[in-house]
Amino acid sequence: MKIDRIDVIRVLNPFRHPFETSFTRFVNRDALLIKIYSEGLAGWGECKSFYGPFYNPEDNGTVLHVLKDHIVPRILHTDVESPESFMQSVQMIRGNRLAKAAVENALWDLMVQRTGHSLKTLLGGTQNEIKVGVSLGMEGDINELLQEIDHYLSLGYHRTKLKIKPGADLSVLRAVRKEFPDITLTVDANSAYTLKDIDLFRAMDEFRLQYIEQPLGEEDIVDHAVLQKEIQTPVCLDESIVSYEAAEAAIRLGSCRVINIKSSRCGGLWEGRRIHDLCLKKGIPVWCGGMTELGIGRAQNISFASLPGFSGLAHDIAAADRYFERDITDPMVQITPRCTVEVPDDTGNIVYHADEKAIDSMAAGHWIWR
Ligand code: OSB
Ligand code: MG
Repeated sequence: MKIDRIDVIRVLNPFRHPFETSFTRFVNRDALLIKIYSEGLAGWGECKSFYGPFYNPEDNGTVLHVLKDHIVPRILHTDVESPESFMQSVQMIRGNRLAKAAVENALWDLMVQRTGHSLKTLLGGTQNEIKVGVSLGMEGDINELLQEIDHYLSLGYHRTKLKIKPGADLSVLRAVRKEFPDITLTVDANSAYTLKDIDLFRAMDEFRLQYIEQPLGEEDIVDHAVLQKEIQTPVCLDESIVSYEAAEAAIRLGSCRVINIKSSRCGGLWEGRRIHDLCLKKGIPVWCGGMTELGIGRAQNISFASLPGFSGLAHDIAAADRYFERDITDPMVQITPRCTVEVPDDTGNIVYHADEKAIDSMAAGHWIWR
């Protein structure tokens, strides 16, 4: 694929309701889109970084810098054979996986258009539809949170995930379990705790959580192993799983019993699939995580989650209108009456086109390299 031109477009899309985590409160999805022109086609990718380096070390500023100064000069006007060969060609750039993944995802989109096959087919997906769960931001008022839970249960969401942080953990769980004793419930701490809080996690066992997501720091793979041995509830790692090697270490050490795979956090779909295959082989349940994506990233997550290992747990792939009034794909991602999302396949059952009018209306910056 000859790379003729690369555009990066910054878009700002307001959340219908602010999304609060242990690390920040999001008001807008401030995202970078990448459009790669090749031989008369244009492939789209969505970068999953945020406005600040709070979830992981990258943010929109570092991504823009790495794209502009290090990735674009390496690939513009060259012939890139595949997403895999692209990843090899940027191996000298350490880390910066969200930046690499954005380009990698656009290359997959070009492959889809060149071959006429769906991303599901190219990746080796096997599922026609996948089960979805909802991730709820923190609310100052517990009654508001209880109402939200009720709302998403009424829509059929298969799992409810609550964000927690020190001071808003056991009390929240107590209130939620009192109201909803039997729902499939998980919590996500986004690295807000340390091993000193081990008694708090012991106390969580009584709430019968499906798993506790990323209680400790990104680099605390050993501490997570200590924690996992001391509690009954499965630990699920998110931030810590930055690569195949990290996943292998976590599995070997017993740091978790579940893994949330976000392919972008690991450098793209190619690396994400390797981690999926490893977990399938090792019997580690996996699910596809989310980063409050806009439609381009959301649609690619759906195809990724059609891989065979993603058949058990519910995914953080909600309907687009769970977050946004308007999205950047036509159609917007929707859920079925069974609260699943259908996977686009080679029959053309669903095609998520980039909605360039919507993108223009949200644009807050545009960079072009040609
Ligand atoms: O840790 O899974 C996370 C959102 C932003 C950053 C990190 C996370 C999240 C979510 C939302 O939990 C998942 C989604 O619905 O996209
Ligand atoms: Mg998480």
